Amino acid sequence: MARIVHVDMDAFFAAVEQHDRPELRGKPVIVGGSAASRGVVSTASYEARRFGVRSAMAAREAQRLCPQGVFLPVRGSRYAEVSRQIMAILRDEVASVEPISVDEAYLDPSGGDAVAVAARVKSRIREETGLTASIGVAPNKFLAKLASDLGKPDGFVVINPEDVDRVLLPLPVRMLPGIGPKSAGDLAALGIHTVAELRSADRGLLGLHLGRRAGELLRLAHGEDDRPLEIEHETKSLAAETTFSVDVGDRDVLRGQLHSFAAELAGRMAAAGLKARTITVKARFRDFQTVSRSQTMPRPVSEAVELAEVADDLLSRIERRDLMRLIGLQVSGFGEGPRAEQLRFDFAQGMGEVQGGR
Ligand code: TTP
Ligand code: MG
Repeated sequence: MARIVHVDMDAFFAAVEQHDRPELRGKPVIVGGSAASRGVVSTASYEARRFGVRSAMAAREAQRLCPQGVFLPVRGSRYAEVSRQIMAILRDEVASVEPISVDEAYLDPSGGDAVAVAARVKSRIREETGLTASIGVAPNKFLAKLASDLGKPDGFVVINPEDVDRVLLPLPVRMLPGIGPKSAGDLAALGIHTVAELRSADRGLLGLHLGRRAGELLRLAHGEDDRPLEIEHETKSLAAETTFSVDVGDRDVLRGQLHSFAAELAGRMAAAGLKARTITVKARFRDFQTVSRSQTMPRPVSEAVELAEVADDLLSRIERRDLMRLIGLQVSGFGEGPRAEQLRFDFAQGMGEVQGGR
């Protein structure tokens, strides 16, 4: 049974630009690194890929291959916003979602009709964001990702167990995860170019050249992959902290730092729709003694000014007046609210997000 769904947006950053600026549709759009700069390409629209432009290529090289390309800067926060919208659709359709990157996730409709779920997800993404996703449905993660790749762009590919050999055997080995140009070269030197050739290769020879990876590779060559989805638990707390380059004792400086953490955490809570009941200030002195003071509020708070006020109070409850090497602010005790792995896609994200254990 095909039961895992893989979703991957097509030319994601470039597609968002073409969506937001319709005059760019149908044009070769290259995001990242102006042609004049030494930057690298983040991604290119499929129109630009026809000229050979690829992710991670030097912008100068892209300019040479595609002089008529429209070069655009990366607008991270806009892509993060669209990413959150997409992940919200996925979570609305299935309980088990494993986000892999800003534009990619695995879904496990556990028991539900995976193909029907996949079709619904694809059309909702199209309707609600105006963008195209490529979707793969297959018995496991490896094959589902392969299926979405094979259909790109705007693809919808289902690999059923009886299709696995037909799909896999003719593929070049470099389409297997973990086979980079170097391993592909090593295998080519052994006369192994396709998955079929890999399967029938001499085991001893493979072991000699690939070491412990040989077994894993052979399992993939047979379409076997038993990795479960890694589902994150709800966020239990969020924190921001800093280690000073020069130890600090001045309480005004420490308060100022806590106020900026309060603003940062308020922003992150707003993005995730969270309110906190408990606020904690942590301090580490130069001799590494670490102390914390907590306050649990009668009602949940989310505003920066409220957090800052409580943080001031907590700081004043730390009696030891020596120089500190670290100060931090943490919020916890969240009620019901959207799961905050969304925050992972906030490109401007600060530090110190503390997640519940896996
Ligand atoms: P990908 O999903 O790898 O690429 P893509 O969505 O642009 O194109 P497609 O999936 O249709 O092949 O990456 C998602 C985004 O991540 C991409 O739009 C830009 C960013 N990215 C980089 O910034 N640098 C990179 O090297 C890669 C691979 C991606
Ligand atoms: Mg993509």
